[in-house]
Amino acid sequence: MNAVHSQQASAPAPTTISSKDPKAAAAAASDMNIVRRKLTGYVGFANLPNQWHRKSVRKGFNFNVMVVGESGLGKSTLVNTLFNTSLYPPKERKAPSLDISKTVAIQSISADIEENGVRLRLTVVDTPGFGDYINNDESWDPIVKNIEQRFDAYLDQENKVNRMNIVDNRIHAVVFFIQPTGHSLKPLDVEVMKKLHTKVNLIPVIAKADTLTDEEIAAFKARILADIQYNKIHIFEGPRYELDDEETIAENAEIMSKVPFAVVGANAEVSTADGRKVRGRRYPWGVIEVDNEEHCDFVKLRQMLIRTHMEELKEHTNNQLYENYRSDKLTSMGVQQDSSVFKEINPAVKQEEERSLHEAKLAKMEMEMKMVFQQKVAEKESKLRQSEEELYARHREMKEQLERQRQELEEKKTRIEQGRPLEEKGKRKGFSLR
Ligand SMILES: Nc1nc2c(ncn2[C@@H]2O[C@H](COP(=O)(O)OP(=O)(O)OP(=O)(O)O)[C@@H](O)[C@H]2O)c(=O)[nH]1
Ligand SMILES: [Mg+2]
Repeated sequence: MNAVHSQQASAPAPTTISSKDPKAAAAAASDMNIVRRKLTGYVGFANLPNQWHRKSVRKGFNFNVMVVGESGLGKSTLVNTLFNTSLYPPKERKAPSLDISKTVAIQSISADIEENGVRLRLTVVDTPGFGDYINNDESWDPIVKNIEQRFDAYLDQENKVNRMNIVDNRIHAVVFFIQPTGHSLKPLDVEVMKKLHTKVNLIPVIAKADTLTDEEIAAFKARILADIQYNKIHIFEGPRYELDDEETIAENAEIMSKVPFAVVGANAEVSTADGRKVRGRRYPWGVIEVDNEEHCDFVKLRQMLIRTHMEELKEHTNNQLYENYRSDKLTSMGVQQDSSVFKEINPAVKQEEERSLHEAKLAKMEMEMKMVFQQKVAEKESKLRQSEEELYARHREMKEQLERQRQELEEKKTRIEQGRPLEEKGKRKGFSLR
C-alpha cells in the first residue's frame, strides 16, 4: 500500500487502476512504466514485517559496544552506570560499586536482558585508558588488535563448512571519550580516532560533562565537530529515512543533534534537595542526575545505542566496515579477484582479439608445414642424387665391359683374317664347341 501511495504522490495526475478494468490498465501502461494496482483482495505480503519480527524475536539480538578513551575519563564508571540502569531487572540489579580502579586489561561484561519477550545480549568491552605515558605511540595498539581479532574470528566462522551458528562478537559501536578540556581535540585523540574510524562506528562523547557549564559544553561540542570534520574522521551518523513517521524523524534528529554526547557517570544513589533518590553525583552546590536529560546526555546515548540506532550500527558494521576489512584481508592473503569477470566486454573488440589470435596460430602452422616440406624435399633430392650417381657408375662400368668385349672380338677377327691360330683359350673353346 505504501508503494501505491508514494508512486501516486510522484505522478502528476494520480489514477488508481483497478484490476477489474483491463482496458484502462492497458491504456495507462502505455504511458507509464509501472502499472499501479489497488489490490481488491488480500494477498498477504503485508504480513512480511510480522514474519521478520517473529523470526528476529525467536533468534534474539546481540549488540557489542566498546568504550575507548584516555585514562581516568570515567569509562568504567559509565559502563557500570549503563549496566545498573534498565539493563538488569530490578531484583538482579547489582549493588552500585564505588571502588572502580584503573582498568589494566581489556575486559567484556555481558548481560542478557529481556523486554516484552525480546531478548538482547548486550556486551560492553571496557579497555584500559591510554595517554598515561610520555611516549604514547602505539598505546592504542591493543584496542585496534582486539577489534581486528573479532573480525578475524567472524571471518573464520564464515569460512567454516557449517555457517548456521555464527556468533557475532564484532564491535558494533565504539563510545569514544573526550577529555572535557573545553578547547579542542587532542592530537592523541585525533590519531586514535583515525586508527579506529575505518574499523568501527565511532560515537564521540564528552566525558565528565559535569565539569563544564552548559555554554562551555555547547561551544566545545561545536569545536569537536569542526575538528572531526577538519581531520576527515568518520563518526557514526544515523541515516535519515524519509518514509519514517514524523515522530521517529524528529526523535532521531533530536538524538543526532546531541552528538558528541555530554555524559556523566555515577553509580551512587544520592538524594536530591526535593527528597528524591537518584543516581548522580552530589556536590556542595547540588546534585547532578545521570538519568535527567536536563543535566546530561547519558539518556540520549543509551537511547541511541539500544533503542533507536542499534540495527543501523550493526548493519553498517557488517556491510561496510567488516566487508572492507574482509576484502583487504583476503587480498593480502593472496586470494585474487578475477576482475575480468566484472569488466564490461565489447563484443567487437573481443572478436577482433580472437581473430588476430587465430591468424597468428594459422601463420605458425603454415610455417611449420613449410619447414617440414622443405626438409622432406631436401631428403628426397639427396636420395635421388645418390641413386643417379649409382646409375652413372653402373652405366660406366657396363660401357667399359662392352668396350672390352668389342676389343676382344676385334682382335679375334684380325687373327682369323690373318690366318693365325686362335689362342689356347680359343682352341679349347673350339674343342669344347665340337
Ligand atoms: N566528575 C566526574 N567524575 C567522574 C565521572 N565519571 C567517573 N568519574 C571519576 O573519574 C575517576 C576515574 O573513573 P574510571 O571510570 O576509573 O575511569 P576510566 O576511564 O575507566 O579509567 P582507566 O580505566 O584508567 O582508563 C573516578 O574517580 C570516577 O569516580 C563523571 O562523569 N564526572
Ligand atoms: Mg577503566
